[in-house]
Amino acid sequence: MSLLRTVPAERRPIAALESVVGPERYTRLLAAAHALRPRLAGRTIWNVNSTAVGGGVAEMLQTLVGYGQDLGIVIRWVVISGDPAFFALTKGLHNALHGFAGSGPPAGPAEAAHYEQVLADNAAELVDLVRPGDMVLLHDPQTAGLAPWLRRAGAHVVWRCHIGADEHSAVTLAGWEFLRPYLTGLEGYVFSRRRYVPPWLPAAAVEVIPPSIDPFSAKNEDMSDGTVQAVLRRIGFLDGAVAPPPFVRRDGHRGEVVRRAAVVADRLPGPDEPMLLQVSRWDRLKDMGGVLHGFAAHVAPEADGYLALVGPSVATVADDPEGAAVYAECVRQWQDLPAAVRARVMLVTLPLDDVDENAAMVNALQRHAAVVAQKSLAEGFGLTVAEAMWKGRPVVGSAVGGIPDQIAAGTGVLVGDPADLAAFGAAVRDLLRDPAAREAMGAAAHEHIRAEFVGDQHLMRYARLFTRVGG
Ligand code: UPG
Repeated sequence: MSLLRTVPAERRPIAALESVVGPERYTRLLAAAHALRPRLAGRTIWNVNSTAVGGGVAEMLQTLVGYGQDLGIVIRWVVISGDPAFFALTKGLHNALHGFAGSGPPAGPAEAAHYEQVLADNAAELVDLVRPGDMVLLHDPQTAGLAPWLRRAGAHVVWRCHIGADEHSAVTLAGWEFLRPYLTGLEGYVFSRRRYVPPWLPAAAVEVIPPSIDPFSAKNEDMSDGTVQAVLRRIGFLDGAVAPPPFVRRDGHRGEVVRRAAVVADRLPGPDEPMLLQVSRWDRLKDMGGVLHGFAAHVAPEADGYLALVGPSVATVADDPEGAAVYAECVRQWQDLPAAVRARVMLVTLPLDDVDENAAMVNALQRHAAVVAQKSLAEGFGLTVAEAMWKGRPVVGSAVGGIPDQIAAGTGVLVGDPADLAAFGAAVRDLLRDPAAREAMGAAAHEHIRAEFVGDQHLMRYARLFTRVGG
């Protein structure tokens, strides 16, 4: 059976970006791509990660791979597979690189041997696809152990890390130590922030490239208020039956939202009640439970509105083995709320059978929100922040990882200590009570994302990287 899965990534018309970023930025992007093309002639750029759906890495690859193709670059995306023990081990690494001990970074030789074996099996297939001279971008700890195989096959290997901690600690350093043998000597490394770089990596080989959003994906495309309401009714989040609402697919064709979300709630909200929303994977570091408790203790008693905690259907994300347990914890915490508060909190899981349809659901929810929370305890970047800001929504986010890079003064609210539920609650409450402040902040947020975090900048930074690596 084949371990690798190729993810079809449709060519996306890059020209569409000009209307968002303006002619100057657009022309610079075209010039960079033009300069790079001879260097990439005859080569393929491979992206390798561990899931095609349900997280920030997949979210970006879906669009960047498509734009790259339209810029005349041959670029492909493959997903590895692994068994539950492998993904339990890589989740431990994920937590460790964020500074959280959790199940701990893999320690013993048996774990290292298992990690290497799973990746050796994947590599055996990958080296049949990748030709000498090709460039390979490996994403995150799950794929780092492929690097030695690919180098031996003559590929130019870059490793991109989507996570990290603001400060190194014994926990992060232990995680990095595990990865060190696979990462040493690569041609390039990409991090979302410079502080994440482990001390032993050569600074000259590191490129800092923050993530970006695509204004034209199903996740972020404009949506009328009518369509937002229709999507929310269709998925069973608001009351009332409607015909399936439309969205745009990656291949440019239209799709329709037909599936329903699974909603845990004592009642459905009215369409005009203000919503506080957090959209996340069910990952402890996203602190969905903290949002629930912060809302219950510091928002619900003093302001109108309700909370929706939204994430992917937990059965479907193979590389995130803690998802089901974290979701179950949230359900228990919801059950334990006093009845009056419980009636103002919803837990929602969205089907992932169709990734564009799932994105349209997230889009509608983010647009329907009065305030968006991202109360992460650690965060590599936090695409959900940029997504909400792009939609003109004020975000209350923890000042951790990449969140302060996104929320500038006046474009949202940063909460200094992610454990401070009172400060989080006060920020949410103030915004829920003040529609004018929400409006002003949301408008500034949209402009900030346009200036800093739209895909053209991301592609430009990749262009700079590829002028350096590749021999
Ligand atoms: N999402 C869905 N459906 C859901 C829930 C989430 O599409 O039901 C999306 C969400 O809209 C976003 C993505 O999943 O696009 C989540 O991305 P992000 O908020 O960035 O978090 P992670 O999945 O944890 O992504 C990792 C890092 C993160 C970084 C990202 C890209 O943890 O900090 O921003 O990789 O580098």
